[in-house]
Amino acid sequence: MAMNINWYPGHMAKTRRMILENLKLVDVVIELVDARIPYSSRNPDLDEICGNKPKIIALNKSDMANKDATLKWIDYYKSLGDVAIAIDSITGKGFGALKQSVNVVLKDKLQRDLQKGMKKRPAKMMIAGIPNVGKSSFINKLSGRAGTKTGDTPGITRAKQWIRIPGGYELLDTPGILWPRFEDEITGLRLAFTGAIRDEVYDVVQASYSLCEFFKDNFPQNLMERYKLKTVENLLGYEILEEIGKKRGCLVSGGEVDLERAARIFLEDFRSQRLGNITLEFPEDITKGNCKDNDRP
Ligand SMILES: Nc1nc2c(ncn2[C@@H]2O[C@H](COP(=O)(O)OP(=O)(O)O)[C@@H](O)[C@H]2O)c(=O)[nH]1
Ligand SMILES: [Mg+2]
Repeated sequence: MAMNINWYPGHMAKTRRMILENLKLVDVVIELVDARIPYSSRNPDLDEICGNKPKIIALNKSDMANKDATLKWIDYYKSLGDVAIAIDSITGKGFGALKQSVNVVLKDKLQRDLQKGMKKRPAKMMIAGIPNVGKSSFINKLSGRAGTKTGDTPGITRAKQWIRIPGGYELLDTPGILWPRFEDEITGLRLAFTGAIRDEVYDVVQASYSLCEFFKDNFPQNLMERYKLKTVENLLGYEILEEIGKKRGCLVSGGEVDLERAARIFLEDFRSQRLGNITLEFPEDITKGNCKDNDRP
């Protein structure tokens, strides 16, 4: 699947350098992931890039994910010794807990600073994440400003600015924009389903077949209710998409189903929670090898 279209080694090296440079300026990194695909939306190299710098994993878009699944992921990260918090960057839900976590991960450092006689100063943070995970939304919501230039255009350099956050925090206004995983088919599909990669760079019909199969295996009821289907039990992905197309009147002359139109409707329904709050992957998928790493996400 051609999803690494925007990332080439030179660009990755440049991004890596920029993040390394910014790391020196901050106390903590907030890594945004998509709560619907916490594994697939994580950059594979960020842990290594961050080194010993304290880090918090923020499961963003948690309003779109399944609540129990999000709790499972948080427990999972905890079991690895990581700190993870569920947030929603549109409403700001979870931001209080996130700030608390910043205090917790920096506690020892702040105490050492005080013992050394240093004055209390704001905790400096930066955020990082793959495209479309919600970095700009997060910065805007946390800072309380209406809108900001996105830092998504490679090559544009601006003066670094600190955004003051009430409660003793400062946030670097430029997020670290990271490449997504592009290692296997299933990861690519999950990034596609959630809109992390543009629809133009993959086959929406093929992707929809897979998403239909996922729903058939995990949430058949949601499909049946949404599209008034009697059963999906013995149908293959493409047959389900055909049924969806028929129900939605996506027909071309001759009575054939316009699969492309059906696929776009289906994906849009998924992305706007009309099929429910769905998390696409679970911590146990990683150990089962349903996600690529047999190590950790
Ligand atoms: N429902 C929901 N949508 C979000 C959330 N955070 C971001 N979005 C949406 O996700 C899309 C990408 O967000 P953006 O901030 O531009 O991502 P960036 O590329 O990482 O800067 C936009 O349509 C946002 O409105 C969230 O927590 N919940
Ligand atoms: Mg942005």
